[in-house]
Amino acid sequence: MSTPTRTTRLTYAVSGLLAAAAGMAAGHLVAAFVNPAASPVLAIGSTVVDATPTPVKEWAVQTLGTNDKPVLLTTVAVVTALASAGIGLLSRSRHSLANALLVVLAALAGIAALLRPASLPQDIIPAVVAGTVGVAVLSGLRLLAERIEDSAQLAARGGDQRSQPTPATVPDRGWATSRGASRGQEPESPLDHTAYAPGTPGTPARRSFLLGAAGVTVGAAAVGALGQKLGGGASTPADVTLPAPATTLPPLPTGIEGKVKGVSAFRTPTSDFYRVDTALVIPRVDVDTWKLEVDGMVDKPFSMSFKDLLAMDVIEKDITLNCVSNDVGGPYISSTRWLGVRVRDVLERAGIQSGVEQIFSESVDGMTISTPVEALTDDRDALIAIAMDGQPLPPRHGFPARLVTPGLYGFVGATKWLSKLTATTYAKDKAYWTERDWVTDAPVKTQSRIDTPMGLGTYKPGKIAVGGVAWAQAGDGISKVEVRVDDGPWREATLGPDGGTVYWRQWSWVWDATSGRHDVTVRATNGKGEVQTDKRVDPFPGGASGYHSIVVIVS
Ligand SMILES: Nc1nc2c(c(=O)[nH]1)N[C@H]1C(S)=C(S)[C@@H](COP(=O)(O)O)O[C@H]1N2
Ligand SMILES: [Mo]
Repeated sequence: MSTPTRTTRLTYAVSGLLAAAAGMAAGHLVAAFVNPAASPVLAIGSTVVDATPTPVKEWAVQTLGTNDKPVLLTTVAVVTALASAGIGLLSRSRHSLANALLVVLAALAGIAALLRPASLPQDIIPAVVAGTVGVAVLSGLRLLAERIEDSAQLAARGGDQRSQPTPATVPDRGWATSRGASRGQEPESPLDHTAYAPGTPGTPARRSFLLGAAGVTVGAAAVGALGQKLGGGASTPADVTLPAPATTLPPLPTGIEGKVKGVSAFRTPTSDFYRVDTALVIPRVDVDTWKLEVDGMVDKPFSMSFKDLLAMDVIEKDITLNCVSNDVGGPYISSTRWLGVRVRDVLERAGIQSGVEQIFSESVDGMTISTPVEALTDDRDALIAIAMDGQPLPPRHGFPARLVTPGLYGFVGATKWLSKLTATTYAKDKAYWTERDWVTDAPVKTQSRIDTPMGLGTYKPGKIAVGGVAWAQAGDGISKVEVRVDDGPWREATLGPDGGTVYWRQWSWVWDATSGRHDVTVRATNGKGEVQTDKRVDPFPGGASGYHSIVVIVS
């Protein structure tokens, strides 16, 4: 076989790329019917998420925020694209080897899907479809690519035909004539360094390839998009009718956000509520078949339906939830009114035996979370929540039911898409984050954040409203917030309304700012009179601490 030209190489690389894209798109569509999480891209993506070392994951959450998932999926796609382009190049001389490598790629996706927690044997199907479609598309495009090469060689041998195309050698006369004519007036394109020129027998072959490639591109895009529409996070809570709470709370007071621009809303709108989880596809749960199992070291293991759950005492509770991965000053904290059943009531039904240390909860997507048993049984009223801010939980926040444990970071007490509670010991069962060396007892640290003015912002001298939020869900709430400018004295801020000890507190302070570059720092004191620590520590393994400080330019 002759040395391939650049264009020839390109056609084979594109064939490989499109074969992989078509395979993944087909797998994605089939997965919508089998199990959306078994889509080849998502199965590999999830596997990469779980295998990512904690420091890298921390860095990703810190720097990419909620974009960490799109970035991850793009990375998986780019790596796959490079690999498949390579396979395409290889297919020029080694058909079977190239096909075999495509099958290996698909098999990797299949293995990833089968190794996902809570997977079923049929989760292999999307990968099988992806491999089959991939090999078929590669074989087809490769044949077209070969025809380009063959006709180019033919043209190279019959030199006359190149400069003087005759109707007899040009199957598509009209096209060849017009192209040939216009071509004559054009300078030679640098992209056209092939052994043939348009108007020779080579071009129809090239046109077939381009048509084929375009067809596959459009087809793959359409099939992939359809799969996304059918399987990707488009679920809405079924028409759940929320039960009336056994005890209702007075409405939450109005926050100060209307008066102090830039301060976080006292009650976070659900659409703004932070989201942190490992799910690449939001689990879709059918409330009619949903079950909560309670087992382990209990007297009477049982399982209950969603209806059974709603038949229990439902209470309202205002709780601030935050992520252990939140850095000082970070955004992963939100507050709202939750509606749910006390975990204690559910566990009492089963009868917790002595020796139980933790409640090991599981979610429908295979997440496991350990919560110290006291936190779920004491009078803080940890909830199996079914609603937030007056609406059934949206799928992204755990529909139909999730844990919310006041005073603990989300990773040890806020299991979304809850499916099981097991009374056990720490020696016996290791949760997802425990295996990754995060702490098991994780009370929220007393913290405060400046929401306004903006760090590194430039403001005019004079009165500047400084404000933000402070929280101490594990420290009897907030009793005081103080602000300091540069090395000046701590000034007491005005606290916003009281939403309870496990709810954050807004604060504000008026600063008479003078020209210059200033550091503005905040600190909170909890309900026990303890001032938050100024010791800077990273989120791993038990939550960040230290004062939040911003730089403001006044001029
Ligand atoms: N099933 C499941 N539940 C989960 C998680 C998860 O990855 N999977 N992440 C936890 C973490 S780390 C946090 S901080 C909270 C975040 O809840 P939110 O996304 O509703 O704000 O959910 C917790 N529950
Ligand atoms: Mo978290």
